[in-house]
Amino acid sequence: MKKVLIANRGEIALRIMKTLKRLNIQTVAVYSTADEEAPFVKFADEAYCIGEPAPSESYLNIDKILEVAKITGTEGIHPGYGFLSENAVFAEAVANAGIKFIGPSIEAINVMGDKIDAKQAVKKFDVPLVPGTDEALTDVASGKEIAKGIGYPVLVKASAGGGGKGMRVVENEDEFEEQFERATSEAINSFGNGAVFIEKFVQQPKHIEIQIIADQHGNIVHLNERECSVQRRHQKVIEEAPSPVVDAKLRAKIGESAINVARSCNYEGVGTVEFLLDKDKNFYFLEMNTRLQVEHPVTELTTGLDLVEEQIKVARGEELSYKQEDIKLEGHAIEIRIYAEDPENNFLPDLGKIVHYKHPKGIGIRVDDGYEEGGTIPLMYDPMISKLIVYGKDRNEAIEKSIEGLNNYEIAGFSTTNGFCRFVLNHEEFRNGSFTINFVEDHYEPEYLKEEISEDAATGAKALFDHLMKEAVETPLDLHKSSWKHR
Ligand code: MV4
Repeated sequence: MKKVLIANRGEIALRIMKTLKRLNIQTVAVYSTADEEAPFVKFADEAYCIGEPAPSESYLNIDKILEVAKITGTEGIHPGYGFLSENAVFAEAVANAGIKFIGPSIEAINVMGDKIDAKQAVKKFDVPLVPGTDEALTDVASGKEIAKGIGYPVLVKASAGGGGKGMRVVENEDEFEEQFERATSEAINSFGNGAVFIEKFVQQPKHIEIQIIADQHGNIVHLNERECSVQRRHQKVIEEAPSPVVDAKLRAKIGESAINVARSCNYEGVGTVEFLLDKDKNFYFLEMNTRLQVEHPVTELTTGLDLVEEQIKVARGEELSYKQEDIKLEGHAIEIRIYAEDPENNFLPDLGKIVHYKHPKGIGIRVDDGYEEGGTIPLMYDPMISKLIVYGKDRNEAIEKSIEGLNNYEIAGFSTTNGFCRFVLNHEEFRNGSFTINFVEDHYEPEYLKEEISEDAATGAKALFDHLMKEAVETPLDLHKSSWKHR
């Protein structure tokens, strides 16, 4: 594979290209008119504008992307995350164009994209499931029967769902009909598929996911877990590896289940198997994400593997060069997602020109970002502007480094979630590891952040002042130089 097209934008497009460049693979970027000045466009060996900012016109435009792939002689397409990454129609179109889709088979994408199909596929492989149904509910009466058997509270979940859409808690039988109708209509509206199923509602769980990798020859290994419980409204904020509550024995058990999930759909490439972990450390399969995830760097820092490099090797047909017992787990890594959002204003996206932007640097600090000072954050896309990934010898060191890293961002022009993240990192429940997926709604109040936010604003304002002063001193000299040269 000598040339790869990246069907994505921002930090992940840049991150993928960096590995490709190191592997001496030519990179092709496709971009929208909103991203003309973006770092990933400049970094690519070749770059082609494929349309207007609206994703449907550009990053979701299969025909345009394949047109560029064909004229450039692209041999592989990396879809990144989001956009077309879990779109089986795209994977099929790529294959039909004679190009390798860097990801799993069309069948695996389809099976894992439908929660009922996924449950049916994995149940023959001895994977623990939340008590519930693995068939679509047909009517309210039989639904109530099933719910009674499971015991309230239950969850009604859309089979096509994701990100909490089409998911409803039902506390008792009186609520059943209403919540069933709501979940169904939300599922029809969002996914065009009204199929819903029932599960026992697992209360105060942790969200634990296992990274797996599979080659084309039936070898599958897991690369340990990531703890992703700190999220708000289904948007992850802080992720880490390993989980503070998973020991080697539990890791081996969940890992084996994750491998079985991958086996159930003849998986190829990197993928993530999501589990709920309850108070008694029982774990249950939730779903599988058939893509490289945003939070993959914490696995990279603790295993020493480059997951994009591993994807390329698998896509080329190479066998995994390691066995399960060769996978290491060293130190502790934390990823903080930095969003251009205003925590004082209900986390509404806060977009615009990046007047001043400097990120922390140093040993054990990695920043994956896709913007630079002077750029603009387009309105159309994800407001995540930067990922701070830190590595420490243990969890405490990683937490301290995370706080220091957050303090060393200099940002002016928009507000960020940095103060909110410091609040989490300093919280007793985060420190002792007992936090669950309910952490933010249980513990966070916007007024906690007043001080944090004014500190960030002061850092940004000071940095901006220094920046403008420096510019004021340098600009006349530059003008003078250029006029001397040209006249
Ligand atoms: C659950 C659950 C509790 N019990 N299933 C949320 C999105 C979808 N991926 C599955 N989700 C959940 N399924 C049962 N039986 C709680 C959630 C859930 C959740 C899961 C992972 C991470 C964050 C979450 C936030 C709210 C609810």
